[in-house]
Amino acid sequence: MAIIVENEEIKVSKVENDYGADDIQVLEGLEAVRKRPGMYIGSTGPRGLHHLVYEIVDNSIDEALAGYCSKIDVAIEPGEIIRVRDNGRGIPVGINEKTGVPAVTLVFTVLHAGGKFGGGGYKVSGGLHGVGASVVNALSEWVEVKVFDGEDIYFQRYERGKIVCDLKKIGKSSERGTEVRFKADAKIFKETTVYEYEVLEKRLREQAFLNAGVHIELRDERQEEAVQKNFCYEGGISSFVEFINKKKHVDPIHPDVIYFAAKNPEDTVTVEVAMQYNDSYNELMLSFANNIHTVDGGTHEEGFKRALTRVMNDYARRFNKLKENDKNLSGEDVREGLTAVISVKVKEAQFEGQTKAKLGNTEVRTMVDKLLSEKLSVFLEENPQVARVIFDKALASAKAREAARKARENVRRKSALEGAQLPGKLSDCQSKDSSETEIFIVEGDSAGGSAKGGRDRRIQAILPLWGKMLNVEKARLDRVYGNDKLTPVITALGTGIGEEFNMEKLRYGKVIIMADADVDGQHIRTLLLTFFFRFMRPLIEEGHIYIAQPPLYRITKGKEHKYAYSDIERDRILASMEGKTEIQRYKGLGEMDEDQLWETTMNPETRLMLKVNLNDAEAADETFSILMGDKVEPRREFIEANAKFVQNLDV
Ligand code: TSJ
Repeated sequence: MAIIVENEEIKVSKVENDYGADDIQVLEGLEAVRKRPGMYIGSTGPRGLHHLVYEIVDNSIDEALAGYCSKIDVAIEPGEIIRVRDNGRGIPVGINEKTGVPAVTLVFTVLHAGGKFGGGGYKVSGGLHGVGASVVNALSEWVEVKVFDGEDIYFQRYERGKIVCDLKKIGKSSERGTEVRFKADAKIFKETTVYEYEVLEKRLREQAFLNAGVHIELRDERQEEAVQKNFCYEGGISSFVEFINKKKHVDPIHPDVIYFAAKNPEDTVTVEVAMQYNDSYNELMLSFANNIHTVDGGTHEEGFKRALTRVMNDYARRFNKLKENDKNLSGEDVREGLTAVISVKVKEAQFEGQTKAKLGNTEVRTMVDKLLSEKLSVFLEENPQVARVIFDKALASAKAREAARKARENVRRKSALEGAQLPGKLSDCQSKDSSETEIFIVEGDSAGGSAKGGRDRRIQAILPLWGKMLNVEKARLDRVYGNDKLTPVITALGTGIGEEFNMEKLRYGKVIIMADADVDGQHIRTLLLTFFFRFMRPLIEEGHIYIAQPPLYRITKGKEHKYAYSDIERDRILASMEGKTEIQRYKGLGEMDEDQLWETTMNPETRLMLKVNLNDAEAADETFSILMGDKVEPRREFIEANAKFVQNLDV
């Protein structure tokens, strides 16, 4: 057998025994790795650097999956040295017959060595590229390995992939396991060799969820007082689902996570599914194959979705939840508010696509489909109360979608007949140049009037929103068309929404939400921000959305007056003013007259505004569920964390 790597022919000698050191597939050549590191670890940036750690830890995870290891300790030592230790069997130290070299040495010095020593388990984990210890060795300034075989401690050191000393006994110990320490080579990782604790934490926690019962410890020893976290989840991916729901601030609508698992008779594929519905309207599905996050999905996700839709519809028909003339529930309907984790372990996983983050094994699709078909229908029959809340949710989703579709058609028909007409309540500005224009979306009755009177009518438009927001409006943004609060916003901005969104048609460069600091104001901000996030996201991404900041206090002394936008500022102003002062606390925009509103909140020269800024998609997604939820605290935190001052008054 010959494998071509970068036009170099590499000899392979395959040894076919069952056990121990002889059973390693031998490949030669580590130089290639140092020449083209990106080929083996994806990048030489921070991602690649952290990838080194995963490559080493994956070996211990494999040992745990084989049933021989229960604890994995990972540490970042001072000097950006990584130490990984497990309590497994220890990498075999016996001499490999073909090469006359200890197996452990081959693991570190021969590309693609390692893997199958025989034994019960099979290698399932392995990073994106699954290349192993030799690649880490090639890309490290040095590596040291210690093997504890229950009697002796063996030791070997390598520098930039080369053996520095023969494997030798350095002491006695009754412990078993493997310890690897390494320092990434700064000549390879030119950008940085500094590890981020949070990055390792996220990955190791995830691995602990995916491999139930394995103890994983992470220590940061770089500072005087070490930081340490321990991860061990007996509940596995069910705990993962609970963790995600907590993190997303959503409330489950049935008490327990639903969990199913199966293996094929040959024991070459295992599949696990954990799922729970919550009170949000978002779908959150994470899938893994051999402990690798398959960002682009694949056959395991396809099997899950297909079976879920089918089982739910079958059930709905059988129990008359859907009448004869009703349409089937769609995939989106049955996944609304669902958090699910799918994890499969496949002996020979095929990863597809540009980033190799999509599972291709077709037998997995069938297995996940079968698992869900059999177990979920039984579960629903045995848990009628849970079945009820899930179906009610899916039916509500189907109704909302149908209503949205009808409303959308109506709006289209209307605008086709009448041409896109600006909303009647809009007080437009004179300028048509969006680089200078602004629209204030104003809540409330009297505030709209003051804003209209106080504005700079050349560049500032006012759109008042009337009436109290209904709870359903807050919750169900799918019904944007026909929503009498949102359609005026859509027509005034001019861009269209969703797939039809067109930034070039934006009629105002700044879209400013102006609402009271009270609960109703909070609601309108929530509705609008969520709406923009869902249907006009580029507006947020490109920094067009602002939140006006009206003052909280007006402080008067004789003819002099000042405004305070926070309690701290109020106290500072009070301290600076001598004599008798009077404080007025504004409860709403409506308490200000035209001039005051202009001076404090609308005048581009002096006002304070918050720019809404969602930087990464994950944070945005979290944000969205927070905004959708009805818990005030996380929402307030969001607003504070994501808004930044664009114009600072003398605060
Ligand atoms: F490979 C490595 F250096 F990256 C590494 C391997 C690093 C660390 C931290 C741990 C390990 C590792 C390897 N832990 N446990 C094992 N187990 C084996 O290599 C092993 C031991 C015995 C047998 C057997 O069949 O008797 C098979 C294997 C794979």
